[in-house]
Amino acid sequence: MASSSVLSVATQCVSRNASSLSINETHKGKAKLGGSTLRFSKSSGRISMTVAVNVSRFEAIPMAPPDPILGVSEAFRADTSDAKLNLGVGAYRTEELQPYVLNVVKKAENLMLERGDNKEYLPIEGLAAFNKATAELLLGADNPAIKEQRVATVQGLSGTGSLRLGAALIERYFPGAKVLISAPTWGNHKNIFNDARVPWSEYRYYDPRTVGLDFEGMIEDIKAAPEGTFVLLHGCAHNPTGIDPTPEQWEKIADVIQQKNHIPFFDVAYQGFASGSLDEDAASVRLFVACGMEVLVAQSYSKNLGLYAERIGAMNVISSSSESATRVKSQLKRLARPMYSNPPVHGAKIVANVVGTPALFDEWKAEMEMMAGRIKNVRQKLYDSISSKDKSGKDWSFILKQIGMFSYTGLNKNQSDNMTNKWHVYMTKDGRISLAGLSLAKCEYLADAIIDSFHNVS
Ligand code: KET
Repeated sequence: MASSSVLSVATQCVSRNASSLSINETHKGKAKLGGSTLRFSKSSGRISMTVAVNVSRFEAIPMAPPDPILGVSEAFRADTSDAKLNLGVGAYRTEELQPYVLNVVKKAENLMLERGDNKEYLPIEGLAAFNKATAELLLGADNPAIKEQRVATVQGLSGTGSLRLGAALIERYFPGAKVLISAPTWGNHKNIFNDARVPWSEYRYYDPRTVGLDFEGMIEDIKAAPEGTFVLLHGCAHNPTGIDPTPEQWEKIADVIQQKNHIPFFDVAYQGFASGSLDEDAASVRLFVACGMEVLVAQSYSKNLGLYAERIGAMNVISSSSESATRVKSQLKRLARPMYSNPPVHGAKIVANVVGTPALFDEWKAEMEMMAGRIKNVRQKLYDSISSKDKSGKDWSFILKQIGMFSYTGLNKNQSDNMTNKWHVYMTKDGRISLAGLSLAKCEYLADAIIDSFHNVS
């Protein structure tokens, strides 16, 4: 009886402040008090009361910093200035600074609608027609590695997902092996290998004194790495520097990697975008394969077909025998299945249709040349504007020597901040600007912003 009255006092006390109160016949009760929940129960004459305070179970999870590249687009969207310019992410824009859907993509999509293509699951390794097309595009259809069935190709979630799959293969089958990556590199490379628990370190690449390639340093660092190191190489249009080795330098790099028994891992995100030619931009990969090396290659169709949001790419492993290629492919599938099960079909069909239909393939090449050409034009105009406006005598010719979507301006973090805060020019803090997001009309404005930031901010 005494305990019952305590329960009654407790319930009265709670009910005065509680928004809801309920006690059932088993003498269990619950009350809401502010944001907290009180639970009480009576058993064998004792009352127990617990308070579930409304503290999130996720309290210990800290706020993540914005992504250094994609976070720039978020900041750009929030800026209300008319002058604003998004040179952060590497995404192609028209001269009117609008996103561009390639005509060949629209045509390929129409073909899919006309055929009434279904939405069945793809196999784990992706669309067969895509896998064939993508390996042929990379290596050339008559490459002996393809003829001898030494290429294991698995459709991936664009370049990033394909790199991640390659990293997972390294983690599982080359325990302790390290990846050497260029200094600097695309920021996400480090995240990819970190999350896959693959250790990495850097090789010298960019020389700020010459604003060019530190070739000697690169070779020394590759030579110094323990045998069997994976060496991550940008197939063309190195991101962020826009500086690629010459064909002679590529040969030397291939020699050293082969002598040291290293394994080259190519990231090919810009095939066709550096020179405008698909074949020329794949020359580095083809050279390594022709030397008889086993090579990993991640491919992306985000840029060259403008399929950013379709997440279409591939992971290729070129092996020395068809048997090992078959085994590697089976393991890539095994890694993919619990990660994302099987890849999306839409982008794969677009690529397969474009590459597999001669008229569309030719049209694609023309559109790619057009895109690469527009970037070259703004590159030239930016250089002309800066060099005629800047009277300091500084040599800006590096802008013309760099290739691909980006220019690595040499602006430091403070100067890059000034570009954004004062001039509303959004760019990554490493001084990279995406020329694909620049128009001829905005070159003079950008030149003023760069000159001001370079000379007036330390
Ligand atoms: N590799 C490189 C070198 C690269 O620049 C990118 C994208 C990717 C791979 C991956 O792209 P995907 O869309 O996953 O196929 N770079 C641009 C976009 C980004 O950061 O995600 C960029 O550097 O702006």
